[in-house]
Amino acid sequence: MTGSFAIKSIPTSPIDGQKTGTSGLRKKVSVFQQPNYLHNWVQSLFSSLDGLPGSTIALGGDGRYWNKDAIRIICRLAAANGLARVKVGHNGILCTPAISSVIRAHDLYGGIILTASHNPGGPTNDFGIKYNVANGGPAPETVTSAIFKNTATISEYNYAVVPDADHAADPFAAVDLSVKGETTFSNVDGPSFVIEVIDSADDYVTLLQSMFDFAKLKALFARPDFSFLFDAMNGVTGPYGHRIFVDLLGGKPECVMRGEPLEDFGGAHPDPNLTYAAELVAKCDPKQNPQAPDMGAASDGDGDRNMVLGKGFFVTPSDSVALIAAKAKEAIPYFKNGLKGVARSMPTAGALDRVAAELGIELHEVPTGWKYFGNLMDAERAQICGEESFGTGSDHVREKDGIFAVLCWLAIVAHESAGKDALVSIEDIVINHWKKYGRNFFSRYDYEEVETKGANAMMAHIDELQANMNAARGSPDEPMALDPDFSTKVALADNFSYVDPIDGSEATGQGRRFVFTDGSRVIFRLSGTGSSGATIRLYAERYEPDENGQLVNAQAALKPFIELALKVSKLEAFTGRREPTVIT
Ligand code: G16
Repeated sequence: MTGSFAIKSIPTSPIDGQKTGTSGLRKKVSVFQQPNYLHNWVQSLFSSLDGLPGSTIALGGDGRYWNKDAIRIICRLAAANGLARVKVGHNGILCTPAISSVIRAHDLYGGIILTASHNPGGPTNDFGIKYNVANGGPAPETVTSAIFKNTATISEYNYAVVPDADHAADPFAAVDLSVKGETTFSNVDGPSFVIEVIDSADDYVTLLQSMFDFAKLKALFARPDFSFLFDAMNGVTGPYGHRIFVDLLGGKPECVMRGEPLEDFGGAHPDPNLTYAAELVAKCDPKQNPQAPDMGAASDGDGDRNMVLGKGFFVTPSDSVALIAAKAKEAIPYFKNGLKGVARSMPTAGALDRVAAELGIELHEVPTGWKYFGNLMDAERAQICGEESFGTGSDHVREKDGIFAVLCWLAIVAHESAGKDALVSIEDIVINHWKKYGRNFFSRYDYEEVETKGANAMMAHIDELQANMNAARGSPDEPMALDPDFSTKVALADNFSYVDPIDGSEATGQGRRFVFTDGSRVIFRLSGTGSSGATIRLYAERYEPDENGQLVNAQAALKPFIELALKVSKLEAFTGRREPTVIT
């Protein structure tokens, strides 16, 4: 089908609050639906990019409410800004790592991802948009600040409209996103424009197949002593999960639960953690389910996060990335030549650091946000990266990748169990890892949708506390007391900042941290991904080298540090919150 369009310049004016957060612009659907809201942001994006005319971008989302409407609006803006082609995912769907793989596989100019990730969806919930650059990764700060600058001064946007002389139906509205193939639009003012509806999984699945030994994984699925359950949380990964775990690896169709992508994620919060994936956690607990699978896994709304469970056993994301790095060379063909470096976000526990030290490779500590890994990956200084926020990935794409992480764990279980009569459990694999490297206990407390004023006042209070502690210090090495009743002293009290070793760019104010003399840490950060109010994150970590002390519950192990953090921050007084909304 073809149609024609004309380019029209539509007057608009700036709309407040279009600054991107940790990962794109996330707001309530109703905010996005305001007149010109999406148009302004996308035009500001296009205006900030050099050499855009004639280029091709990828476009797709996690299928949440308003996804398809947004795709049509963006296609009109793309056509009117001179792009030659937009590759749109089938039915408007592309999981976040898949869009990164499409950009890389076809050397595209970049891509637009429509997602608010793990945030709930539906008419009263969240929508989001983010831009990825040519390496397939989230736009760096230089690009996002240029977009924001443009949103503050925008006065018009370019839009593809039906030519005046043309009394035909609107060809953009008529594009059927459920039919793969190309639609060409002739432009009465210039070069034509193509919308190409592509398979949502082909490039991505081909890439994953080249990285893992699928025959070995298939043999694991065929073992009578192995069972597996994947929770797609009604997010985008259901169809990908079916294709990989069922069609390619031979799992039963029931091994994918909540596999149908829904616009509102079935009313649930599509965030794979112990709170929001409680149904999967219960199914994996042999005390509640005698048929508990040997491995459980979940991914989030847009498929970049993951959670891995054994039988009644939770693998923390900090342990997960460390273990994947430790086993990568022997268990995963993609890493057969070994690793040059690894990286983690600052609040992520230091289990990965110990693996890096053992392997003799570089370890990088970056601010929270996957975008900070991109330069390190491009420079081949980090092949495996991870975040405590259930993000794990490698340099095969430039996004974190939920299904990749699940395949890594399948590969590790297959490798450890190969040639053995009995399956080696995930719990045993992790406990053996702790025996060798020590255990980094880790927990995060989230206080979601706190009143912004109280959250900011609490952070100002912590700043003052840190300033006073540092000022009272006799010398830079002198340990500092955080509380008279707490014997372990503090070695470092600061607000984390980072200089990118590749391009020298600097990120400041990335999290208040108290690092104790024994290496334990408590950290306070404000989330950059919420859509309203403020979310306070409190992270706690403690290292236990002695295997006799490693098998206690993480909450018990961290209790003194968490109590101390709550006391000195006066969190309850500032926010009125007695309990966190989520504990991971
Ligand atoms: C995004 C980023 C991650 C970050 C996470 C949490 O993930 O890509 O790098 O760790 O948000 O960020 P914050 O603590 O600021 O809320 P996602 O899965 O939401 O795109």
